[in-house]
Amino acid sequence: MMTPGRFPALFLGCLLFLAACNASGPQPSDSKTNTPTFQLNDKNATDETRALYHNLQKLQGNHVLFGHQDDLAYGVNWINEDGRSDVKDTVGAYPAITGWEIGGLAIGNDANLDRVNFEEMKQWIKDVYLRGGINTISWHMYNPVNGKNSWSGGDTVKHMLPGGSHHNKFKRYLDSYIAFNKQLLVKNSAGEEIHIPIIFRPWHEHNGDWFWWAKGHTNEADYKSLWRFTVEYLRDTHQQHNLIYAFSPDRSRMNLDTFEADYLWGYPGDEYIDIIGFDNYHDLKPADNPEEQQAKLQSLVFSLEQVAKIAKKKNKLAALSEGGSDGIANPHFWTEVLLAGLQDNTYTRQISYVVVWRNANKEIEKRDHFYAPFPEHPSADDFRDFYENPFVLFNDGLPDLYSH
Ligand code: BMA
Repeated sequence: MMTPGRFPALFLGCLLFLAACNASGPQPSDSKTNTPTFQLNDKNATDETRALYHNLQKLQGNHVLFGHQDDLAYGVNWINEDGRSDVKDTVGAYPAITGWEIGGLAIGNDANLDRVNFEEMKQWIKDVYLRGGINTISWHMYNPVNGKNSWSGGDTVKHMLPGGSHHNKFKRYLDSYIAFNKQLLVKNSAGEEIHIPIIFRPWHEHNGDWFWWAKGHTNEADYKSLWRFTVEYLRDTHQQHNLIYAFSPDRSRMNLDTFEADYLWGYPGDEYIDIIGFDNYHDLKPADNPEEQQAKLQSLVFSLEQVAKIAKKKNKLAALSEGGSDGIANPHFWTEVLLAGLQDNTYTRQISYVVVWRNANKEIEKRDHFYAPFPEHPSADDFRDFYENPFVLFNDGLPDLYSH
């Protein structure tokens, strides 16, 4: 999947990198020497899903994949234009990973909570897969007990569990996702119908207090049961075998000195999770002065290291599953903050991918709320340097992720 346009830059980058290393130095960044060793929790996962998980393991340490939420649906200055993407407008390539959000699906809405139509979303998911990219799905589920959105509190989770007053309603919510998921079919090159692999990331940022499924609104045992029920219902009861499950607590609620214990609050168990992710906006916020920037970079590095270490212990992939800098105030954010953190050391380099959040449309949403640049943005040049760095993969630099 390496396009001719990208090759010279990568090639030059590799040569420069090799020249900078002595014989005992690190491996060139595009060497693929890892042998995949971890298995998915779903022993019946489809071939393509297992291949994706294994191929991500092969890339770990040598590359980080860049992702963007809602990349094809809208951008800061456009909505739903065929083939358009703020990332592509800026660097000429799509992100390696595209994030999608299904909040609103279960209550029968045609579009998600950010106005993305579900029928169009299915087509975009297919487009991403067919060009060799990865899709990930998050779920800001509306509260099945009080009918309000994700940011509503209330004593909800215990009523959703088996035996609870809203358990059947919760199952219908999951059924809506199963129906959606079942339509994510495409034909492979042999003409066989295959089910598009998805990195599924429900119940995120559960260690904060802003979502109804989170700490403060539910207890740890019920949160774990919620996860386990979700996985068992999708994987075992309904035989959905295209899902890779990502766990993603929020960095802002983890202390650096108790990181691992804080990270593991609500962890449902190794047999339910495939990706040790975390959401990190906290360390990526703009700093007011160079000292503060240095301190933030250090805590970014520390948190990436910790997540990579937890993943290593558990034999799972590590990821920065959601985050970024809202409005990207620092024009050198991409290389001096994000990439500097990701490339800092052998642990931080284990982070498999990073997904930055959505680029809200300015006209519709009447605010600056974006995490990837667009061509006129002051960080666009730096983002091009980020793209050119051989450690970073966009869609055009991906190997075939879906075959063994
Ligand atoms: C948040 C914001 C909201 C959005 C929600 C779900 O972080 O971007 O505007 O509705 O994610 O996508």
